[in-house]
Amino acid sequence: MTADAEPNANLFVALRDAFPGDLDSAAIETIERGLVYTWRDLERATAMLANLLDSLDLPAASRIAVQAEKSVESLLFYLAVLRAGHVYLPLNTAYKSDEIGYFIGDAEPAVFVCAPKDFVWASKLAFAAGTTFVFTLGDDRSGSLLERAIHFDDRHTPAVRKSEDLAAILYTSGTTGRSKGAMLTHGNLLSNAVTLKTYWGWRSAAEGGDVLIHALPIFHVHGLFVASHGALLAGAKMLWLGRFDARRVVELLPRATVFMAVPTLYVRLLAEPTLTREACRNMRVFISGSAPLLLDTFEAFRERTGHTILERYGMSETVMLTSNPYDPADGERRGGTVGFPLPGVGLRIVDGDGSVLPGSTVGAIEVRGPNVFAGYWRMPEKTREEFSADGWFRTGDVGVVDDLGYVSIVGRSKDLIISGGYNVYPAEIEGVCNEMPGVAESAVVGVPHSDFGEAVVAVVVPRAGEAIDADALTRALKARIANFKVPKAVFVVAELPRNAMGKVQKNLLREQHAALFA
Ligand code: MCA
Ligand code: AMP
Repeated sequence: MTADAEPNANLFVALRDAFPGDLDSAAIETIERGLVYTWRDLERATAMLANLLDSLDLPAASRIAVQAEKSVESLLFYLAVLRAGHVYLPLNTAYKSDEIGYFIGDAEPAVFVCAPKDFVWASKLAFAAGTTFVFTLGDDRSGSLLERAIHFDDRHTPAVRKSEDLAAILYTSGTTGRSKGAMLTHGNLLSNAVTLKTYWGWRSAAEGGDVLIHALPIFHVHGLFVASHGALLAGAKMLWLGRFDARRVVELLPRATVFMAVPTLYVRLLAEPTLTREACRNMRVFISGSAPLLLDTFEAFRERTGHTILERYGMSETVMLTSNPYDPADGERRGGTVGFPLPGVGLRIVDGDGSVLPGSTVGAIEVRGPNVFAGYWRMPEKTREEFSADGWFRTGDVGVVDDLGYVSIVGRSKDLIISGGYNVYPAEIEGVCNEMPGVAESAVVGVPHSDFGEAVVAVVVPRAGEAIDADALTRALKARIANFKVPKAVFVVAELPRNAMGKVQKNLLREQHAALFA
């Protein structure tokens, strides 16, 4: 580096610099497969994968899309994409070919990595959209990606990236039904990870060594960034579960100190009789987010384990925004709130005209800070709409800040259902329902669900003179959209309730079906 050269702001470099001195100690232990990956393995494998990417001569900052089952190798590939200076685009493993087709068409990735079982249809889609390379990656180390990477050097100099350069694109559905790619920079991700490291008191090996149970999927902010970056930046070990299994997590608790989950996972843990204070004796913190944590769950968990869940709030566009305090000196953890804006994050409550409201008044939540994304991929108009004239991002969440500064989310101005931590946009599901034979129109709502928090329910109106079989419609939807989006119940009605303006009264539908799964 010359005297005036800027330091490399590549997120990978910061994560790599945090590896502990003893590279031969365990970084990740896989629970289902019984494998141990050392920090040296992480260093070498990401180098080999990054060298493979370099060998493809891709244009700088190419998008690299991945739809692969959760595995340590897929996490390593994410790190390798950063290392090589490209842009990572994770895709939910539940997405069907129509959904994948849209993302690939919109993002135009240079490389697509899919599960071996999906290669035939996925590669056809990808090549048709102009993708040059398609690799496969199974959750058992199978597939062409690793077969190719094994031949490359295990040393690699990370690409030089500026803080404002893109690191990842995360698709989040839109209220219009069209998904938008939230562009996150190296600076967004690193600044948030550094803030959380301090705020949540992550402990490096020298400080007692945190151990994280990693049980979330790695195609969203929560599992990919908040959980993985947290552990990596602390040089902390991960106990890695390919899929969430409540009994297994309880068995692992005595070996762990940190757990992160969506509320559904806490509900399922509470259903395990083996979840006791004794099982949680070594735990330092339980963190919840992605969806509202019911006060009942918060209290039942405290009663059973003696631990007060720390609830926080974030978005794909902003990574983490607020958090209940970790350190008791900063205040107590309050159920039903998402805590305080994180250090460096600005949060304000505004009315419909954008005027800032005083404390304890409910309004729209707007935020700003180094964590706020760079805009929606190829949607400059949409990006402008989502920011105020003075540069604050409109979250679409409705909230209030109390006298002590605790933020509570009381609703959403966006029509969004959060089911088991996954977002479902009614407009998208209604669009697909309306394309089904015999359907004149439909309304999709979220109703309380004891496991998933909210469940998707569809109410459909048949075309004049036609009949709709609800089971057949459900089967047809399953073939088109990811299973978690498929309505858990379909009702066929003669007409939808409308107000005097002709607008569908979704609140009436929600009330009508409120007890369905509660
Ligand atoms: C699975 N199913 C679901 C869901 N998950 N239905 C509704 N909502 C869901 N979330 C359905 C499947 O389609 C299937 O239906 C049946 O349940 C069993 O599927 P399976 O895969 O076995 O389910 P599971 O393994 O029990 O999964 C449930 C889960 C999972 C563990 C709660 O949904 C999950 O990991 N959720 C976490 C999502 C997450 O990480 N979100 C973070 C987003 P059928 O039998 O009919 O096919 S990041 C974010 O929101 C922001 C930024 C933030 O603040 O963090
Ligand atoms: P996503 O599109 O996956 O980024 O989801 C972001 C949305 O999840 C936010 O705008 C909120 O509506 C919701 N969310 C995240 N964390 C919480 C939380 N702790 N409580 C309530 N809602 C949350």
